[in-house]
Amino acid sequence: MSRNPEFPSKDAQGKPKILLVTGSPPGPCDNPMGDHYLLKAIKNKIDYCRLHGVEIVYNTAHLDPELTGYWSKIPIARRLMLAHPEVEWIWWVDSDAIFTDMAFELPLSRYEGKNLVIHGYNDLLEKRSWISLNAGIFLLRNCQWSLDLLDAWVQMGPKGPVRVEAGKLLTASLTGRPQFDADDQSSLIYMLLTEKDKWMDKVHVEREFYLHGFWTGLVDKYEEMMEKHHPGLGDDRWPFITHFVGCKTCGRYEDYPLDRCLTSMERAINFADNQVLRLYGFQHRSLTSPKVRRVTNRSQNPLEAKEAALKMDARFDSP
Ligand SMILES: [Mn+2]
Repeated sequence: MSRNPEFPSKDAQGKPKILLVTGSPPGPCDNPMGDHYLLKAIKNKIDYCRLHGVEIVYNTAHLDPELTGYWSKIPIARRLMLAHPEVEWIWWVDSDAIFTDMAFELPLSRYEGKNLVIHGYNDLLEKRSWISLNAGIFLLRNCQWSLDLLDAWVQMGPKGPVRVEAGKLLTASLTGRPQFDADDQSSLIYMLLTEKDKWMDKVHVEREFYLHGFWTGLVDKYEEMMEKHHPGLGDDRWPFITHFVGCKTCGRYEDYPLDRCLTSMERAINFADNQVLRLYGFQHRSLTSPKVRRVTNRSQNPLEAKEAALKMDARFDSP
């Protein structure tokens, strides 16, 4: 890196470079609404990245035919780490995760000495719960430790008998896990538990803010949040990321009704979009509507208004 100063590992403000990686399956969704919402979800991520100087990659290719579905994040993360040595953090974010706090910034200085940052609960991890960590969003420092972690993590991933057999082992070993083929999340939890000494001192289990916030408890509270709080908090007062776990809006088999998923996703996207549109003097008519209206009082000094609008963590005035 020192021999290639044209690829600095810090951005213009001296912050470590972050590359956000997301993606979706190579083909169209089973339902056109799925594609429509994938598009809205990537727009939401681009908005966040543009505001915070984060680079972004959208992947739709299966880099390894054995590693399909939720396993495909591992080969792409690995490939990008090697291709971009100037990037300090690779940030995987699922396509069904929506940024809902556009002002919040990752507290990277807290992660000194840590190489994997993932949302979860240490107490549940000790109880071997299969939902103690959420593998839909995580940060990986670009270093050898992380490459080794990915190589170990991917062992249960190959399609076919490996994934089927590993699924049985995971269900037998983890609390609450239904029987199905090995998934990336269970496999990571299993590995961190069984090889604790090898990995855990470099893992930061984040619970102070919603690096992953489960959607059902959040989406109905956005109006209340706008009334009481302001962006920039990232926690249950104003969740950083609302993650639509169990909403396979692009596929066929979802745990929740498709309608409920799409309506809730629309609310999350508009809630986030309001924080961006405010910079331009517009707001959604309601969280359920993609339609917007002008809210800035034009008689005001536009420069003054702009300065106020650019304060992203300001409270929302009631319309
Ligand atoms: Mn997800």
